[in-house]
Amino acid sequence: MATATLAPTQNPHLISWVDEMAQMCKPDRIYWCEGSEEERARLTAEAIDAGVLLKLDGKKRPNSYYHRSNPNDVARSEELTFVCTPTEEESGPTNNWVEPGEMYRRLARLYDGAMRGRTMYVVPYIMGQPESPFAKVGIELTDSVYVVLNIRIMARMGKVALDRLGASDDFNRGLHSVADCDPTERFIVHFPQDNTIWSVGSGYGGNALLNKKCLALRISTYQSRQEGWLAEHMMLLEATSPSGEVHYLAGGFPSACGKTNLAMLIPPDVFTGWRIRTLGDDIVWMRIGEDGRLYAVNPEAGFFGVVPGTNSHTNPNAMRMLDRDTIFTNVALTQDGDVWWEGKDGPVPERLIDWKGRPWAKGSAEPAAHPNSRFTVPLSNNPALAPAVNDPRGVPISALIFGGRRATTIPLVLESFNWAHGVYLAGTMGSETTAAKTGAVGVLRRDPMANIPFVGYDMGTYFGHWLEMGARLARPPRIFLVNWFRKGDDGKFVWPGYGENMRVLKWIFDRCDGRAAAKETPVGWTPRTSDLEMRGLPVQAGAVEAALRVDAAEWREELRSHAEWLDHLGPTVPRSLRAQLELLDAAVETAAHARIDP
Ligand code: SAT
Ligand code: MN
Repeated sequence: MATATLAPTQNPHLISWVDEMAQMCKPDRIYWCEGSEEERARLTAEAIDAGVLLKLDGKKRPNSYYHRSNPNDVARSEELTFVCTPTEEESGPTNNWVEPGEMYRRLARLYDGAMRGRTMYVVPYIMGQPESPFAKVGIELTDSVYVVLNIRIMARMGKVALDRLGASDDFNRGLHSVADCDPTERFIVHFPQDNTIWSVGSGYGGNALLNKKCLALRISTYQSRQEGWLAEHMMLLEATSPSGEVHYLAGGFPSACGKTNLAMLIPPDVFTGWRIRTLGDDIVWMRIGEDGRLYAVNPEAGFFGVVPGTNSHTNPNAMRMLDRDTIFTNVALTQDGDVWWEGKDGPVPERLIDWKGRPWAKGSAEPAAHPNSRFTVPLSNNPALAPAVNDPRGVPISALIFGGRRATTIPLVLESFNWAHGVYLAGTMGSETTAAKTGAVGVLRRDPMANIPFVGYDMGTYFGHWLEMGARLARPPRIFLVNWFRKGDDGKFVWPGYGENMRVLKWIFDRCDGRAAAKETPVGWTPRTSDLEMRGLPVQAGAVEAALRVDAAEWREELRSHAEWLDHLGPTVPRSLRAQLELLDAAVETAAHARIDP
């Protein structure tokens, strides 16, 4: 029998489930987390003793720690991620599926005794504000103290969650064991009907912090369809104009495509009086308000962001928030007890310890920090956090934007003709893959709403849900596609990105207010260069024209690929989206035959 701290709850459903899981995993100890600062300090000290964390220099980076993951475990493993609904059709063609009973049996064999000699931490947490109607309670059982310390930053953790739960049975049951960290015995499995997640064999990010992608997206997408709301892979920002008008904008981008940088954007000088403040950088939950608008919250309490490339040009706010209270994972260590990564400000150090713990010398062919190395830091560290982040009702959304990495075809910004057309553009969005998931980098894949790894049910049905949400909205947000990553013939990015993206956001807000002009193309509305703020832009107007171009030949190819994609998704794709394809196809053909620049 495991020794256990006294359960700080009498919830019979919770106590009996913890008991059942402990009988299977056989930990030596069970520890109930209460979430205090004293507990954080104590568990951190234990993690340091165990070699799981290393304390960084207290003067250079107060209260900050360093962790190296197993080199075989550095990114989400989508090929090992399953959505086990009772039928395969419910899970759909974009998820891995095994019959739930069979999967529970398979995993039970891996969990059997997996926590022997270890502590099972019981981690109660809330996604969302404790008083918010959006909030959800989850309990993660884990044998990783690193996971506990990360969840304490990423969610409201401990007693607060047990208080909210009370005697209810309505909580997500998450079971996590790093076990032997063996990639051949690694599974991240969702049972949406049971509100249950079982993850084994990984200690990394979205595979192991079950509150994040597993609950707040995969399980929540499933629940949100039944309950009439949306769970999305989006950043969330507030923009205030010089005259004090406020817009909220949510943006879906695949992992490692700049959501964090966009959410923390600092406008260029010409935008005097404008202010961007952050609400979130990864997950957004949205519900329809009584006024018929779409209201959004960030259910997380921290940022788990990509480190490489972060510097005082790309993201000054992030640089400031990483000054303290941060857990760094898989970056490089300097000789004086600080961290380093590719793209950091200043000269490259002569010598480092790389993310695998090996000596590294300047000029080495291999990166010192892993391309998917991460920071974990509380929201409150962000110097430009929007106060509305604490509003339990959420914020009303003016515009939704979607964007991937596309070297060709997709213009810098494209406004949809209407909601259904916007759902089509988002649903057929493509992006070149990044290091945030295991597998090849730079391969174009379709990533609807940037949510393909995270929709816990059939994709065509998800599109139908989006269409129904639009029909229920009295004042739907406008939907835009953006592409910061278009390249010229020389292979270089044509648009400077980062802070300059403010120029695109400003046009978007002006469109929402009926103030900006646009040009109609066969595939949507784009600005002309004269519709954008061009003063002070560090590139020529010709480059902006290239970034904005809608090319009929490129779009012919694109639409052909969309048709294959919709066929792949199968018969649940709503008829109205297929009709959108027909319309676009006809419009692009006309433009191509007219042989004029559309
Ligand atoms: O590993 S996470 O899923 O948390 C980060 C990401 O890939 O977006
Ligand atoms: Mn993400």
